[in-house]
Amino acid sequence: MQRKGTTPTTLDLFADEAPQPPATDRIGPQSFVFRGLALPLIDRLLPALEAVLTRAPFRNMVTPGGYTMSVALSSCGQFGWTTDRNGYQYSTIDPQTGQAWPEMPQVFMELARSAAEAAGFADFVPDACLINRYVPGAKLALHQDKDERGYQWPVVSVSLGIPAMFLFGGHARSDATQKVPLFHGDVVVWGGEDRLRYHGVMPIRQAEHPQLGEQRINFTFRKAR
Ligand code: MD3
Ligand code: FE
Repeated sequence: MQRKGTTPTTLDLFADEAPQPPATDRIGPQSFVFRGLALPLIDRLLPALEAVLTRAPFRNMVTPGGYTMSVALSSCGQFGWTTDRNGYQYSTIDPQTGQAWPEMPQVFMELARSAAEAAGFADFVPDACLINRYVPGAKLALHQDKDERGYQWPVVSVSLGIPAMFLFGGHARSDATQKVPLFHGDVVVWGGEDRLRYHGVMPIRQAEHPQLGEQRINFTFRKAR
């Protein structure tokens, strides 16, 4: 496979022509990285993302502790995730526009559903899609996702743009973390016993992506209610 920083050699002329199944890394008992799973849908995902962002632009929210997040957020679907001085919550209204969040695009729904199914979670119908934007230097501190009503459904994440080093911890904040590099088009599913593991994103390194420029965009699909 052609990887970053390599150039084709004559050896490739003799490579097996049969299409390879996409690579999958298992990072926990019920957590899987599906490398490049979003790439066949990219020409539908990017225009759909643009349409969502026109109605619900990225904004840097403030945490209950008073810090402005380095990661900018938007949402689509029935519920969006917000934070302010009063706390974190899922809400059907975007506080910035006073309107409902944009509908979840069909192609987003299809991708989330098929990724969840590949990880063993059939019939996943997310009602919330958080959209995170990282510019170089932006990071996400170690946290758990526990604002959802139940944890029987997985979280599905889609990485686009410049790479990130994802941190995957345990059930206690002090547990050791493994580093998982995530690239454009990678899709990760976290469910079952891994659903409440601590996780975060290391500060994003400066880089340029041909389609998205100097940014990383991550979708997380959830069942909030
Ligand atoms: C592991 N986002 O939005 S997605 C988040 O790359 C968030 O933007 C990161 O953490 C990002 O809350 C990581 C991966 C992710 C999402 C939910 C999880 C990993 C998870 C829930 C449980 C365990
Ligand atoms: Fe999270």
